[in-house]
Amino acid sequence: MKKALITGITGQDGAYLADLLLKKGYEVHGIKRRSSLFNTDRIDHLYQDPHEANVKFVLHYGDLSDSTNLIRIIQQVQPDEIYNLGAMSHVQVSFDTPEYTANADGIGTLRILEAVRILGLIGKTKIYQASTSELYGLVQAVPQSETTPFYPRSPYAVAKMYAYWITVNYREAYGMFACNGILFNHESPLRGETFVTRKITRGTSKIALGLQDKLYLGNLDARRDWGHAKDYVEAMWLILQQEKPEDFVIATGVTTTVRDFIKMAFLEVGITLAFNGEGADERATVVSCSNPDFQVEIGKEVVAVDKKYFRPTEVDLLIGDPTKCNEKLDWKPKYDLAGLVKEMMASDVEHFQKEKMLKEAGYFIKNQFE
Ligand code: NDP
Ligand code: GDR
Repeated sequence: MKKALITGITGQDGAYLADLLLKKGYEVHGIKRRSSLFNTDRIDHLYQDPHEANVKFVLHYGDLSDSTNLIRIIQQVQPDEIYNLGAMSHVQVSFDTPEYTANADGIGTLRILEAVRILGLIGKTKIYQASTSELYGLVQAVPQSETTPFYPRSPYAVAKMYAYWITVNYREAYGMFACNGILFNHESPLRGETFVTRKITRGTSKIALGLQDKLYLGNLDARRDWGHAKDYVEAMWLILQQEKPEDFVIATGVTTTVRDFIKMAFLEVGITLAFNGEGADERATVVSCSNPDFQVEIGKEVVAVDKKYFRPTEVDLLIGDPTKCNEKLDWKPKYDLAGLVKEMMASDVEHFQKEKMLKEAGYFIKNQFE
């Protein structure tokens, strides 16, 4: 039985990947951070009581900023595969916490590579590094492929650029099986609530149910190549099953504006929108409402731009070239954007319908200090 170690197991991708590897018969170990509140919501369904026999899912406390603990965990687990998914992954937040981002996302990767080297596991342990389309940053060429030059545009992307190259360097210098997956944006119902797609599907659901008036967003012109996280974790696994360690772009090859994503989300609840104005003055109002379950006043302004969500340096256009992953990994996404939006909307509408029922029945969180 193969053993995998996943950093960032409590995140969106970590949860889908753990599920996938358990189904493939792996023993899965994950590193979770200590936090003052539980942070394992996304993987609670996978939890196994450590007192039982044949436990296949084990969590270890740890942090990418602490070499000693990484060395100890890797020594104890002796993994066949490490998936380094842990990171401060929010581009805008990286402008507020640049040093921490460099430490966790950049040096954190070095710590994993060094731990494997120091422990003499180079011949045994394969490493997947969660690289990103943010490396392309300021557009140099489209579509972006494995050979497109990088031009990172945020502290997050610069930290990930270090992680990308140190992974390549350890492969070339020490013969490590270490690979970068240059993944374009991928989303799901488990996506963190402050990334734009989930912010839109949550906000749209709440507006449709009368729980919120308006959704404030930043740059609506940005274009992203959005896929489904469930498809993308499959690609991560395939990258480590190749004979030779190589880097791969993983993308759909289709790009969409944030504005069009908003339109698609509202259409899922039967609402059509009209957009007026430009830049920071752009607004969207309701034109029609065809679903009797979601009635919002015609003409109501439901989306507005707030400049505070503009980034100091933006990445305007991402569109990946999936030729290499299609051909070498035989990987193609099962979801298209319409299917992704449908699934995210269905999940958030259901969640907020329950919240609304609880509120109406008087069961809602009281201020515990009153
Ligand atoms: P999430 O933000 O959902 O998850 C990040 C994970 O990293 C969480 O488990 C988080 O823990 C953990 N983490 C954060 N800081 C540390 C630290 N210092 N030590 C250990 N763990 C830490 O990200 P995703 O699942 O979306 O992304 C997974 C990886 O892929 C990330 O590296 C991201 O940068 C990269 N990536 C993501 C893409 C996407 O579109 N989703 C595209 C390309 C790359 P906690 O739960 O406690 O916060
Ligand atoms: P991104 O994802 O920066 O591409 O990084 P995000 O969803 O945060 O932004 C996508 C685009 O939408 C624009 N935008 C907004 N973004 C957020 N978060 N909130 C808003 O209100 C908003 N309004 C407009 C942004 O300006 C941007 O252009 C994600 C992360 O998962 C990274 O970890 C990963 O490496 C890349 O995808 C690939």
